[in-house]
Amino acid sequence: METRRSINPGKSLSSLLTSLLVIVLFSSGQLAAQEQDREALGRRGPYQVAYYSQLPPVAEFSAATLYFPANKGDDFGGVVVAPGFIERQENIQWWGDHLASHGYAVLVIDTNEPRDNPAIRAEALMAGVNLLRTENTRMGSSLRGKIIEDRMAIMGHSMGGGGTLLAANEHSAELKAAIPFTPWLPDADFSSVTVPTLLIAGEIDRIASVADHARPHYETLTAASPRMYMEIKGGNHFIANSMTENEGLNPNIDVHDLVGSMAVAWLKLFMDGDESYRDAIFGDMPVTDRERLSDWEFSE
Ligand code: 9J3
Repeated sequence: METRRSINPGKSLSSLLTSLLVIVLFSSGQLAAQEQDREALGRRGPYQVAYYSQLPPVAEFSAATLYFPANKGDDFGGVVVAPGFIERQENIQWWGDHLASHGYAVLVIDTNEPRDNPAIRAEALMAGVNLLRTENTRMGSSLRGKIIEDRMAIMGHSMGGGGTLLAANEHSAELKAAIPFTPWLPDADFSSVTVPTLLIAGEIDRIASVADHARPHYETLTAASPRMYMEIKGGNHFIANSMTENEGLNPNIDVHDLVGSMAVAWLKLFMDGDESYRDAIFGDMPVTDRERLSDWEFSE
């Protein structure tokens, strides 16, 4: 995507005046009251995405790729994303690209072992958070001085989602948001989570059924902290993965726009503290989006 910053000489007077008006509104603080268009957050964001994978080695996970918004100066929040059972970065990397295009530094990791359990994945996620913080100070890091170290979020698929919830249950104070998608962990209790948690689920998930996983996970979260349960109608276990057509017996639909937009809004509100996104999350959902959900519940 090309980004233009210079003033176009062909620009009409009226559009210049419009730009001036926007600047005036911004400086008078009225932009904060403006509602954000959630649909736009489901498309690619305004930033060009760059990435690197030459990172200091850590014990808790193997390879990783750090995606970041190349043409954003600084002030990035960080997000760590973990894959599921026998998955690799490629299964979840679209989150790196999508979230970085909206302004975040996103570390997409491989686990040490493809079969690592959710508790190991929780430790990997927190080690990723620590790595993002150290990238802010490490000599030679492309992100030196650009990361806001106390703005950190974690995400993960399936066992990585179970790991996300386990990590949030132990380390909410170190986090600003948690976004497990089609999480897997039987008999779990996440009642110590206080970090705002967006839970993405698939109605017809046969690997981590909502009845045994995502739904009871949500119910153990305390209503005292913001939480949302978003169940995709006709969605399977891979509904929020890079490629959604992964479960041969159970064809899937593509709702990257919907889950991508809600995740970005969740980060904008709870990680960046931008109240202008609150309505995009908790306000009336457009009917065309609501119809794509089989279940939707939240406490604000
Ligand atoms: O991470 C996942 O996709 C969980 C899959 C699963 O069924 O694990 C059972 C061993």
